[in-house]
Amino acid sequence: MTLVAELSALVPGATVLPEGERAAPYERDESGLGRYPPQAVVLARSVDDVVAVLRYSREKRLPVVPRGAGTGKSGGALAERGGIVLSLEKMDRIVEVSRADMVCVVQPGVVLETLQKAVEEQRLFYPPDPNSQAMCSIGGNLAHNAGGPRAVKYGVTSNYVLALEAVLPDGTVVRTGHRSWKGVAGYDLTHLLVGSEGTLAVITEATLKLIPLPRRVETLLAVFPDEDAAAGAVQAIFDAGLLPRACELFDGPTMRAVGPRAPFKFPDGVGGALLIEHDGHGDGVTEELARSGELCTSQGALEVLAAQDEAQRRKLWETRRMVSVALTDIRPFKISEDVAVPRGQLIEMIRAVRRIGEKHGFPTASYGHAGDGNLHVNLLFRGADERARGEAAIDEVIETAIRLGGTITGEHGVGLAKRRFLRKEQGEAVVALQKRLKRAFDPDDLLNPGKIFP
Ligand code: 2HG
Ligand code: ZN
Repeated sequence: MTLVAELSALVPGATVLPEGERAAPYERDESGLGRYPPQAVVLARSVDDVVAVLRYSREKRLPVVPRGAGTGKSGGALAERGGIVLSLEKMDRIVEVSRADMVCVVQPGVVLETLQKAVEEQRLFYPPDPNSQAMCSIGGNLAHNAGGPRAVKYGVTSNYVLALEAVLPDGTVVRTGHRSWKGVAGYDLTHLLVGSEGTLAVITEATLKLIPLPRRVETLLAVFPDEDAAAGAVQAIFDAGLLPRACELFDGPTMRAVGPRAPFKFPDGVGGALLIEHDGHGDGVTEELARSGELCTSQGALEVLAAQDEAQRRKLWETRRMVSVALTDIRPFKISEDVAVPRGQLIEMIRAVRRIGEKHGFPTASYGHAGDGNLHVNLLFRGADERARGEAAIDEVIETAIRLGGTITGEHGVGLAKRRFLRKEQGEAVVALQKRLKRAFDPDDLLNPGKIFP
C-alpha cells in the first residue's frame, strides 16, 4: 500500500492529501524560506487522529511536522526532511468560554480573531495578537509563544496558558496544568510545551486565561523628524511611569514603503512615527494618552494625532498591520529579523542597524514593538544573489542584539531561520540541556526534526 492509502485507512475521519497540487499550500509558510514538499498531508479532526499519525510515524520512522495556519515567520512548519505534515486546522472548536472561571477551552485550529470575538461578546479579553489575528491559529500561537503589539502591557501567549492536552511522540495523551488560575505542582510542563515549536508534543487542546475586557481604548500617532527621536520618546513615556498597551515604532523607510497602500496617510517630510495606545476602565485612559502625546511633543514630535473614533483607530492599525507585506512588495528578497533588546538599548540597536546597512550597502527598514524592545529589522534586497551577500550583515545584526543583552528572536521563534544563531545566544551547555529534553520526549527525533537546534 502507498503511504497515502495507509494513512487514509488509519485515520478514516481525517483528510489525507498526497504530494501534489492539493498539498502545495502545505509546502510553504510566511518565512520566505522556500518550498519543502511533504510526502503526505493529514488534516486531523480528532485527538485520536493525532495519536494514530504519531504512532504510525514511529513505526515507519517517518518525520511528522505539526502545522497550524502556516503563517509562521521562522519555518517552524516546513517539512524540511519530508514525511507527514499534520495539520490541526480542522480541529477548530471553541469548546467553552466560562465567565465564572474566566477561562476558555479551545482546539488548536481556532483562528485567533474568532476566539477574540467570542470572548469579547462576554466582555472578556484574550490579549495576545501577533498582528495576524485574521489568519493565524491558536495552535501556532502556542507553538511559537506569539507576542505582538499588546505584549508590552499584557505579556505573551504563555502568560495566558493554564493547561494543555497534548500528544507525545509515542502517542501518549497527556494533560498538563490546571483550570485554576494558580497551581505550582511539579515541573511546569505546560510552559515547556508552549514555545517548543512542535518539537516535543502535538497540542490538541488549550485552557486559556481570560481577563476583563478594557472598557476604554484610545490611540494616537505621533510623527517625528527621524526614528531616533521616536525611540527617544519611547524612553520618555516609560520613564514617566506610563504603560501603554501598545507602543509601535515606524522608521522612515518603513513609512515610505507602507505609504502608497496604507489607509492612513503620513504627513510629508516625516522620518519616524509612534503608534501609541492606552486602555483601561475610566477617564484615566484619556489622561494617559494625553500625557504620552505631550511627552512625544517634548521629544521633538512634529505632530500628534489622536484617533477621534473607532474608524480612525482602525485605519492606524490597518496601516501598521500592512507593513510586513508592504516591505515584501517593494523588496521581495528582504530578510526580516525579529531581535529584541532591553528597552534602554533600543536607540543603540536602531543606530547599529543603520550602520550595518550602510557598511554592507543595503537599505534597511526597522519597525515594530518598540515598547518591549522587539524590533523587526529588515534588510532589503532586489534579488536572490544580493540576499546571499546579506547573510554577513544579518550576522552583525544578531551579534549586536546579543551584545546589548537581547535575543535572536523576540516572538517569531527559531524554526529553521535562526537555528544557526541559537548557540551564540545561549551557549553550549544550555543548548545541550535542551537537546536532552528533546530526546526525553522524542528519542527517535521524528517530531518536527531539525527545528530550533543548530
Ligand atoms: C509584525 O509585527 C509581525 O508585523 C511580522 O511580527 C513581522 O514580517 C515581519 O517581520
Ligand atoms: Zn511583530
